[in-house]
Amino acid sequence: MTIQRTETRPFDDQKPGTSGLRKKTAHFRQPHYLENFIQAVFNAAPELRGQTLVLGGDGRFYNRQAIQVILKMAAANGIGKVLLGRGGLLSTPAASCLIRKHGAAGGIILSASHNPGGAEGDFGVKYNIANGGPAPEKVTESIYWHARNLTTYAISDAADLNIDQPGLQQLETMTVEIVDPVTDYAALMEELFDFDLIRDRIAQKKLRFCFDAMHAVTGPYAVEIFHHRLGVAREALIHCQPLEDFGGAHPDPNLAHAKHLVAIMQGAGAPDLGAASDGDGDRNMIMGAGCFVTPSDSLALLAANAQCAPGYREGLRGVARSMPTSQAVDMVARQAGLPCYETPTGWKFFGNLLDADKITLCGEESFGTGSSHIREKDGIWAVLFWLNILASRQQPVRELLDQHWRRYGRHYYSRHDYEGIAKERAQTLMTELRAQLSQLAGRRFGELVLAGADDFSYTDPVDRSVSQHQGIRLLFEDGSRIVFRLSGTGTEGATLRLYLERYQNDQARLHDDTQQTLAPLAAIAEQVAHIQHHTGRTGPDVIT
Ligand code: G16
Repeated sequence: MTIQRTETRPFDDQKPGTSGLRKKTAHFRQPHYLENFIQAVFNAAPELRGQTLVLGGDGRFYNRQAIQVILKMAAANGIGKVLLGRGGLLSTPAASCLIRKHGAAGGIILSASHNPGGAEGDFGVKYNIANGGPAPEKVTESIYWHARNLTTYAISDAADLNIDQPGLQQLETMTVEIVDPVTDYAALMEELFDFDLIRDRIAQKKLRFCFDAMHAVTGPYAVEIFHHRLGVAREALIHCQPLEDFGGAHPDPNLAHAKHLVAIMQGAGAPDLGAASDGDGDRNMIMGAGCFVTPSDSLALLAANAQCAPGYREGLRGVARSMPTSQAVDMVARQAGLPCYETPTGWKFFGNLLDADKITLCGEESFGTGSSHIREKDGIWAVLFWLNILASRQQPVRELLDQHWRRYGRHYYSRHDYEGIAKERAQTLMTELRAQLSQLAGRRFGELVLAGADDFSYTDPVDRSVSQHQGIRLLFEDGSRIVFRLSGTGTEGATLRLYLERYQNDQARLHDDTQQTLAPLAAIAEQVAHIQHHTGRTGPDVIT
């Protein structure tokens, strides 16, 4: 075994986005592309030398080959030990859990999240720091700098390791420990939730549950936790076999893609709770019999009912949501006298707030919810939280939602995505919108009056770092909002996200149709931003 220094040339497109580097799989497989990015990570993270690195991925196509490359590069870059999920599998939250539990200096997670997999699909690499969370901007900027200035990378010429065999192996001077991907994570879940109570309610058939793993990484987690530890029937856990191409589907837990689950939850005899998670297990979708809980409402309900779960019984320090997420959780925080923070999109922005103990719960409209237990959003955790609340409150999801809206009012909310539009056209739309911002305040659109408009800028309350241009906000006098953002996770062209929100606390108007309620806001968005003109589309590609 020897360590090779391979000459390379920088790629100019290795700037990490909202969540790591995501590209088409074929792009990642071109010679030196993966190696360059991994070397840039090692160069930007000298703290990994001699220390432990956690490694795993969501099992998508190219996961296993990439794991072998990274192991050989880690050995050549002086990493002390790699903790690897068996078979190269680790959900994103389980990776965060392992980093924290074993005092690792960082972690590399291979995933393009909810994006499709396969040779024609997407691949991605994320770097997490010692707190278990996504690398903050100063680290991703440094990775990008190193990627642009790279001339060589280091790699061992050792043979491939058997990554399916638990236990210790040696690679150059580095130790590789192959661990069960589920064990430590499941133990953490047992500390947070009342497994006895949930198990009893399930055994009595008073809590019926269905989970769709979407052929992604959470299958083994769901089988161990929901079936073996909580007694949920195995048949109620669907698509639990992780597949390299997710069965040809989009592992995105929303109404558009989790069709199988939606049909079950809207059919006759639907279970009390239905849930799904995404490619790497950090997202979740929650449904009750015949009803859908928006991620923003889910966060608000978890905050309002946190005392049901043993891990949160002592109370919450505060809550946070990303800017485009609806303000439902703000109402809960206001009534409970809790601090509430508004961050840019990207889980990395919650890291400092969690580390400084300023918040306990946080979440995003993009189907992500999490807490201080780790530093990633966590799909299975969110589902367990809901199971714990239902087991303890003993009411249907629909009734819980209804009571919540009666008490706090309802934030009608929807996101309209325009996908795969030409980057220049998307940029022009945003630039033209930005140019109008100063003239928009006070403008009237029917009964809606604009109170203000801005380009969201965030100053981190802990380290005072500033992140600008995080989305254009139109803020109305009645609390309604329209937000325009370009996605930072797509791999083809640009995706325009249009977020619409309208608050209603008239008790007679709590069950209106969401899209109809938001139609006047969508019309204003078109009037101000000329979406059809710029995108060439007559309507959004995906509505969530
Ligand atoms: C990632 C980030 C989230 C973000 C989401 C959507 O999630 O971790 O914080 O909300 O992307 O980002 P964008 O609107 O820029 O596409 P995931 O689950 O894809 O890793």
